[in-house]
Amino acid sequence: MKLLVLATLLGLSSAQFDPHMKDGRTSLVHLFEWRWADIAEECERYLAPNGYGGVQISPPSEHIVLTNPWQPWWQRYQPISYNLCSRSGNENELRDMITRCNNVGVNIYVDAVINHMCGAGGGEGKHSSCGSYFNANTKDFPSVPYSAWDFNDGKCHTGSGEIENYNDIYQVRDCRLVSLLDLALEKDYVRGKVAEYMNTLIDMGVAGFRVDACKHMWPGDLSAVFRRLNNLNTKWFSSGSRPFIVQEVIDLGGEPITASEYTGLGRVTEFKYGAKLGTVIRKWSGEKLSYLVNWGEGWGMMASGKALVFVDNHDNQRGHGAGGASIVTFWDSRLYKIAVGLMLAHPYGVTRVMSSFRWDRNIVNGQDENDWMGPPSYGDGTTKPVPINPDSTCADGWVCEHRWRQIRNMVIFRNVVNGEPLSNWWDNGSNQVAFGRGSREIVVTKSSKTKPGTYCDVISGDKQGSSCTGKQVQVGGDGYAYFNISNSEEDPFIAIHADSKL
Ligand code: QV4
Ligand code: CA
Repeated sequence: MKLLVLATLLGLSSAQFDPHMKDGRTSLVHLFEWRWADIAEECERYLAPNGYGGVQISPPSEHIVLTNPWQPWWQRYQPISYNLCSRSGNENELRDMITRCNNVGVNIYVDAVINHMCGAGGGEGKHSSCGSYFNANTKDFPSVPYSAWDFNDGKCHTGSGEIENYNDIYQVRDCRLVSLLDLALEKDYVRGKVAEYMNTLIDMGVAGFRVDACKHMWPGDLSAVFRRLNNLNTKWFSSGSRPFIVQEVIDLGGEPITASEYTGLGRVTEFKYGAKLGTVIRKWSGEKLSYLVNWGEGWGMMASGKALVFVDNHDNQRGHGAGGASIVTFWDSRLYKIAVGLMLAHPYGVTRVMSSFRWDRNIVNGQDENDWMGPPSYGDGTTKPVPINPDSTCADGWVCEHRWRQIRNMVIFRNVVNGEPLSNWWDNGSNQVAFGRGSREIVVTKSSKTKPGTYCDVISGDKQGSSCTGKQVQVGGDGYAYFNISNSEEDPFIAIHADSKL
């Protein structure tokens, strides 16, 4: 009897680690600042046909609208209420997107900002994305409603009311992060409002959440909120499915708050992954690709089953948050393809692909003066749609890394090898490595072992019918393939898999 109960509990508690992706899909893409209408289209015309399992969307909640600087991307991290109209669209558009993406098997994960409301300097009666009134001076947000009682200021003991020292865990949780009005999540009322917001989205059909700023919330408070969440909508998910949870905790070591305090509640963003991979790909500090032989836990990262991994995110691609200079982004496209290719080939973690917009980067003394710039938009601040060029790239400043052939084909690769362990590691002790997944497929920069035959390299081209638009790779009867990749090639790696056999 006792054993049975234990088994049930285990079944329930592990579910929030599962992204509930359909048809053996394995990766999500962050369509940063995309409009709901464009995401709906993208699910149908591109993500579903190319094996993407889900989309992380920008925060859908009502947010402050700022004019100085002009409509920065980060205004969406300053909620005014949980009404569902934002720079990406209104509630009807949100609902339409969730329905259409779910109908083609692409999940939606919501970026939930629940640690705080807008900045203390947000003023009174200023603009908000649904037009709701608020007063940051008196901490009055009538559209939730929250009043001064629902904020933490009484609990914060720093002179400024701000987090001043990340070595003090009480400050980090109970004081203001960059002046953002900090919610008192130990209050039943506040927990209830947050859970109500998240449950509205769950009932609309989302598959889970990226929860913002978790380092700044007590694990016990988060646990209380997560326990109140509904199961996923049975129109699209099997009954009893718990929402997927990714907690944003930046743990690069050196602080008293660690990711491990949160891994019991759901997955956690593994920030060491992109920071260290960037160092390796850039060959900084004497790092070499061959050192990746024990990549993952062997490099001091959390257990694979707890991790959400990414090469860069919307913060560290522009110097916000943490990760440092080693982070590789689309601005370094050649290195970026290698980094994302390696991430998608390697079995560690649930993988998130970044999809960005271009901005007028202007680095002065190591700082980007334009790190605030919002998505491509019209003069009034309305976000522009994402036009697709005839060659399937995106126009108007949308980078669409997820549509780059090398990245898209490695998303498919990851699906093909899903569940297979890393195998047949080879390296030359320096910057040439090759490895397989199970007995089947390989990613290489030099030579490796797989089943005999002729394969299409999915990095330099695509398999189309029975022909290949890129390099062909011969695997001999001994299971070995020999080929040359020049260091000066735009894409100095190849990947072949069962479905790329000619
Ligand atoms: C500024 C000063 C304050 C001052 C205040 C006075 O910095 O010291 O008290 O003015 O009014 C913006 C501005 C910031 C400003 C603040 C409040 O950049 O200068 O404060 O607004 O007006 C994003 C941006 C932030 C932005 C925030 C809110 O990155 O720059 O702040 O949105 O609009 C830590 C955390 C981690 C966090 C990371 C960035 O542990 O959780 O920093 N990452 C997440 C999101 C991130 C978001 C937030 C958290 C906050 O990924 O995008 O911050 O929701 O590492
Ligand atoms: Ca807090």
